[in-house]
Amino acid sequence: MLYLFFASDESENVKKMKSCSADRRLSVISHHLLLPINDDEAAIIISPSPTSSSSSDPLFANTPRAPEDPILGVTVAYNKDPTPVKLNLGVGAYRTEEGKPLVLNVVRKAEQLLVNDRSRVKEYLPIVGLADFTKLSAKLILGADSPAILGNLVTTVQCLSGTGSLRVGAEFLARHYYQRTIYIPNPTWGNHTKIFTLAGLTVKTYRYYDPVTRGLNIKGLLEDLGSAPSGAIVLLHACAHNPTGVDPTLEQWEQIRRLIRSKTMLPFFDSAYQGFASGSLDEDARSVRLFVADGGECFIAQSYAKNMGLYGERVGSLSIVCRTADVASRVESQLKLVIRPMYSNPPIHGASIVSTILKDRNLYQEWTLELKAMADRIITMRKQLFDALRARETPGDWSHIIKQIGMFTFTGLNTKQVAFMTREYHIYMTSDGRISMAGLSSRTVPHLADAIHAAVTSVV
Ligand code: KET
Repeated sequence: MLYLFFASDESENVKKMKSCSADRRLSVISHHLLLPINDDEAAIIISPSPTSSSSSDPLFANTPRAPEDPILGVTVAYNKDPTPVKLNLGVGAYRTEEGKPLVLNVVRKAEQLLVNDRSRVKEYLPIVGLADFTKLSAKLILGADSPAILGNLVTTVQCLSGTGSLRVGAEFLARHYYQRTIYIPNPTWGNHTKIFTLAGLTVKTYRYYDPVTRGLNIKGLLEDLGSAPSGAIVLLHACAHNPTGVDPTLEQWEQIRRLIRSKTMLPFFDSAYQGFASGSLDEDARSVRLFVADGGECFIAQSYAKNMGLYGERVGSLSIVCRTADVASRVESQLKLVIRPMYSNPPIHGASIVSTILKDRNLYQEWTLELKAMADRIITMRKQLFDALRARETPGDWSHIIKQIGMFTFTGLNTKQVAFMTREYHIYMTSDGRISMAGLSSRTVPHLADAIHAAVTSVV
């Protein structure tokens, strides 16, 4: 039916593109409507519950209530709990020792500079965003002396934080890339499946985490990517893998890179935690830089939500590294066609904060210190929680708490134990047993340790 809308004088190529994209979307939707689905997929279903205009029922009376988001819904439940001892370890958002959200000093300074600058206006940004911001973001992830940047092989567009960057990248791939399958790690951040599926890609998983060793299943990972079709897209967490806190070593990254390149697969990095894994921005970009150094194509979604604490400002970027400058500029022209009908152009404030900080040597330096302080506080929390469990002689080996890196600990607690901790101790966390270490403080560690101890000793 969608073919009926095509103007008769369109070129064959345009027709082909449109029919492909229409077919794809139809097949995605019919896939959701017709096939048996798992819980995760159920969350994204667009239920077939049309309200007839002739019915006397109120419109949308048959619209089913959708479940809360598995991560952001934890905060919704937390907010409803009247108990003062409650603790939100659900969403990955940094809190101070006092349990308060943190606005970095350097961000306040940058905002002050922006307010004082009377020449600043609120005009629309270009579709691709603020030029200074996109240039400096590419430098931040790829390194200032990156040959890809010097050779103009990279196109960077400002997007709505990490999520928006992933979505724009996925939409571009669904329109312009011959392979429609993306491999994501198992487990991964819960929104990945939805972002890529709704963009029209087919999502498959590769083995990543070994629950027995609580480490990387490198053998399974290489086997699964080894048997993936050539050209498949591969989603990789640049650092501080969410939710497991387990990253490949540099040698393992090299093995992964070689395999991906030998099968001409396309790496798509999600970099939401640069600076949070090791405390160093350069160190945490090593995986990405390893891939870009070989001259192959690479997609990178960056977020400033965590590392600059700009969560609600929704500031991030998508970089696509191409093989020639000409291709990069043509890719950018197509990215504009993706963005314009979606949200037209990105917001100005957050990107202005980021570029103010990135282009000033002193502010940049100050940012790295504040970032390191956040990363260090998380490491201290890991140590304190580990010690508290040891002091309680809680059954089990909890060394993964200090081995894992980034914002989260993937505790190994099961759904029932998590439910018990929420019910009895008012500790809110995602049902997969992930806790946000950034939400913890010295004051709340004993309460959490008590809860974990009670959960593992009384709930199987
Ligand atoms: N990638 C990963 C791996 C990730 O953990 C998040 C956010 C994002 C992208 C997107 O962040 P954005 O705010 O769009 O820049 N994760 C946390 C918050 C959330 O779920 O939205 C979380 O896992 O708690």
